[in-house]
Amino acid sequence: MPQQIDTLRKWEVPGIAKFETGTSGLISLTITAPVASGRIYLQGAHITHFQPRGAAPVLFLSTKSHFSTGKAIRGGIPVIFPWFGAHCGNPTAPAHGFARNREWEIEAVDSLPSGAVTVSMILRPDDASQTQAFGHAFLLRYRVTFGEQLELHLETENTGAANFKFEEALHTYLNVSDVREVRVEGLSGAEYLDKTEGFRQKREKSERLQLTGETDRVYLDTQSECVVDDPAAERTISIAKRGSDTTVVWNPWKDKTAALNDMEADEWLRMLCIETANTGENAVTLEPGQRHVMSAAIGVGPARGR
Ligand code: TA6
Repeated sequence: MPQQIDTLRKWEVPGIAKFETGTSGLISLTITAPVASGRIYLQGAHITHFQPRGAAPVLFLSTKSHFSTGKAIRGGIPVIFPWFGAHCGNPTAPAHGFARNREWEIEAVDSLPSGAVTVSMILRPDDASQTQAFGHAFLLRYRVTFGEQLELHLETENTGAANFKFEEALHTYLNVSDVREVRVEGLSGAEYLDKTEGFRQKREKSERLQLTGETDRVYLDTQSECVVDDPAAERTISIAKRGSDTTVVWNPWKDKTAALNDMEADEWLRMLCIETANTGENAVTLEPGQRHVMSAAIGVGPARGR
């Protein structure tokens, strides 16, 4: 049963955290904290906005994104669970799992002495076919702090009686000035699967990766922090992580963007996905009662120059 906005008012913090219903009917929590502003939707626990005070928005959000029930928002940080990409055994199951399409439940909203705001949301199984495609008992708890950095903690608990394996990703769309001009540091030496070449395995040779075309790479067994250097925007965006062995780098470039009905033709220029994940051979197995936390911290800093 969708949560009604009146029942959510009790979580609001006057002048800092307020629930709103968008024109599409989706409910979001708008954060106007002293140190940062932000927005997170109940659907998918989907963060669509993060802006530290004095900085430009850190996340990309498509101007053509759908905001409709059950359809993933294009941009921000989709929460991917319990499979990444297509479901291996069920072609009718939604790409990237069901967590980003379902309404999550607010568990807490706290305004911190630091001036930051923490939001905690949970997701339990339902009887929809999507959840059945996974077929295991779980509890997801997502704790997000809108502060000088955006801190994300995605906890998965096995609440059932049997082991299960899952994939996960914080599918972060970063706001960049021109994806052709930025450099990505932190992936040098990592093995990756190149999805633009049939998942061919390669090794990253670049200390400062520059994208020159459609890029869809799954870097495996890497725990490194990534830093996106954006001299034109006079900043870097860093993505540090814990509990994650996979980093995905994606930009659809011009032709693939043209095939997306929820992105403007030229929006590929202003976005770059650096995704904190555990996929494929890095998928996580939980025993009954076990928990796993994957964390990311996204922050801005001074540019490093060309
Ligand atoms: O993370 C990269 C990727 O797996 C790409 O292959 C592309 O499919 C992208 O995710 C977006 O997927 P979506 O289902 O959100 O359109």
